[in-house]
Amino acid sequence: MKARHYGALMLALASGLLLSACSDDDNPVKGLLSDEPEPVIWRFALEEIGGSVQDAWAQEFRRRIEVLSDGQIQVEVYPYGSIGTSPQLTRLVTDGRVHLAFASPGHVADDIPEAGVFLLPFLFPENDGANRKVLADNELRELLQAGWQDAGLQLLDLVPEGWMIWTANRALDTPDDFSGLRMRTMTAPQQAEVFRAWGADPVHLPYSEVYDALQLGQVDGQSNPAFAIAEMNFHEVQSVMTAPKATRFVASVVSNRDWYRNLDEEHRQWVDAARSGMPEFIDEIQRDYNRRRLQQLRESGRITLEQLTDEQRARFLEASLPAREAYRARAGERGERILQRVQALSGP
Ligand code: 6CS
Repeated sequence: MKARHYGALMLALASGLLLSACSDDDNPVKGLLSDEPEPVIWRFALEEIGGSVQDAWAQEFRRRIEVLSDGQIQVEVYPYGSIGTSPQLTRLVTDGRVHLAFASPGHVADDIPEAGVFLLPFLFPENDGANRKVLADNELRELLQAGWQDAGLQLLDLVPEGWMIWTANRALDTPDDFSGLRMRTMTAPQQAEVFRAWGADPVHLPYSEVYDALQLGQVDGQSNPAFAIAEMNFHEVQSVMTAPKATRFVASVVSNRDWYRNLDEEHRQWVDAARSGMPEFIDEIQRDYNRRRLQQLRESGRITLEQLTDEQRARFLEASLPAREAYRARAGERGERILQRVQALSGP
């Protein structure tokens, strides 16, 4: 993200807020044009580009809100690249300049250590339906909500976007294969701890810099779902995908906590109505995007795919356990309760 783009948008957002703060008396043309009330604008910032899973969620949310409010509320969706990097988007939400955003644990665990639970490998159920049940558990949601609220955010939804697939220019079949590998990680230290436990040399980078860093050899590998590997063209600069079924990419949908709490009752009901039923909608979309794009990646002839066996996965699980301890140390008592709840719900 170029600093000048971010600066220009901040200026535009700041002036937008100033304009919306003007009274009717300040507006010389109001009343000359129409009696229709101006629509209320909600800004929604994405960590992914147009055509992504996050974009599908946001476009569906926009459509539902506009129907529910009969056009009184319009949702402006800002795809990745138009505002800022993930940590910048979260800051725009906490500052109240953007109303809604995606905040993935790999970035937001810096501010919300409890979010690091989603970065721990081999913890959540392998089955998608069972995983959904865990994510929907009320006790777990309340514990997570408390963590998000401490950071000034309202947790509106959790969106699984598919299994993370590792890419590199070699297969990563055992923890030894990670030895010395400069692995790109998202910006929260907790993601780095997992790869460090496997012997890699983690390098934090924003999403927008990964392609160039891989191409220039500044990093050797990265990890993302198939749809993201394809849409960011990582397969052009990497030759092997390894699918470990270790972690899913789970993003959170957030708003500013005070904005959500101070919404008109009716507006809050619209938000809640719009997001109910979204899990079924997005699960189908993400499965479809990941299936189709994995197929495209394989057909591209530029990258191969390896699936880890259960035995290989067991070695990675064992080697990852120090990252669980690091999560406990960072996320404290609430983090421990979250971990125990996930374990209890996920079974052995
Ligand atoms: O790797 C990342 O940084 C990004 N990956 C995805 C699939 N979504 C957003 C996130 O920032």
